Amino acid sequence: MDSIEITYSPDVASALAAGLPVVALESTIVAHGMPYPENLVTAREVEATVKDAGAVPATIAIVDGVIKVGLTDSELERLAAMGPKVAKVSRRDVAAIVARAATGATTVAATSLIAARAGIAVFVTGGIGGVHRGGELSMDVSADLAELARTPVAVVCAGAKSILDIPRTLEVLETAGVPVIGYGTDEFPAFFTAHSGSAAPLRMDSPAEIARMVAASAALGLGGGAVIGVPIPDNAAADGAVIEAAISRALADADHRGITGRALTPFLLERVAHLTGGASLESNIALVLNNAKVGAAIACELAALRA
Ligand code: PSU
Ligand code: MN
Repeated sequence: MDSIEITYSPDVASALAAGLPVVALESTIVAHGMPYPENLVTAREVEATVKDAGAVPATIAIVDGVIKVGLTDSELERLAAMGPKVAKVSRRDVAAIVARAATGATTVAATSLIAARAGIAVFVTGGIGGVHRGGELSMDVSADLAELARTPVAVVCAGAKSILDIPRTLEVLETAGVPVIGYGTDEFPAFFTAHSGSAAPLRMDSPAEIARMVAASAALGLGGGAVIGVPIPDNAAADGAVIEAAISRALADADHRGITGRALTPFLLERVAHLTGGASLESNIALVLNNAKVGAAIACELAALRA
C-alpha cells in the first residue's frame, strides 16, 4: 500500500513551513458535542478567535478517508450538519475509517495524534474525556488519557466535566506522567464552573511559562502531552447546583437505558444541555472561545521561542 499522507489546507501548510503559530482544533466537539447549527457557528467563531490572536487554526477530521489538517468551510459545514451521524473517531478507529474511505470526527485522542504527526504542539478544545463515574468498576476510561501519556501535544481545555470522576481522572493522569496545569488558578477547573474541588497539580500564570514547559518537555524528549485547564470566565459560569442536578439525572438516564462505550459521553452531553434548557450550551460556547484565546497565545509564545 502507498504511504498515507496527511492533507493540509493551504493556510496550515504555509504556516507550518514558516514556523508560524498553529493551533489544532477537534471535530468531535462539532459533530457530537453541540447541536446544529450552534456547532457550526461556534466552530467558525473559534477559528476566527484563533486568527485574531495571531495563530492559524487547523481543524482536524477524516473526510472520505483522507486525514485533513485544516478544513474548508464546506467540510466544516458538512460535519456540523451530519452531527452524530458522523463516526466518532478515537485512536482505535483511525485506521478503519481511513481504510473504508469513511468520514469521521476526531476526539481529543485522535486529534492529538494527528496534530503531533503534523508538527502541531498546541490543541484547543472544550473538555477532555476522563474516568467515568463508576469507572473503577466499568473500566470506562477515555482513550484521551492514554493519548496524553504518549503524544506530545498540549491540550488547552476548561478541565473535565463533572459527568466524569475528576479525582480519579487526575490520578490516572498522574500515573501516566502527564502535567496538569491550572491556568491562573490553584484549582482544577470543572468545565461549567471554575471549581472541581480538586487541586490543580501545577499552576502557571502566563502563556510564556506554559510555552517554556512545552519546549522543555520536547527538548527532554519526554514524549507525552499536557493538560492546560483554563477556568471558564466568571460571567459565563453556570450555576453549579443546577448543572450537578442535571448531571445526576443524565447519569441515571444513561444507566437506565444501558448506554455505555463510545455513546456514553455524547449522550451525557446532550442530556445535560437538554435538562438545563440550553444554559449549559451557552457556557460551553463561551469557554471554548476563551480557551481559543489562551491556546493561540501559547502557540504564539512557542513559535517565538523556536524562532
Ligand atoms: N467532553 C466535552 N465535550 C466533548 C467531548 C468531551 O465536554 O465534545 C468529546 C471530546 O471529543 C472527547 C470525547 O475527546 O468526547 C471523549 O469521549 P470518550 O469519553 O468516549 O473517550
Ligand atoms: Mn469510554
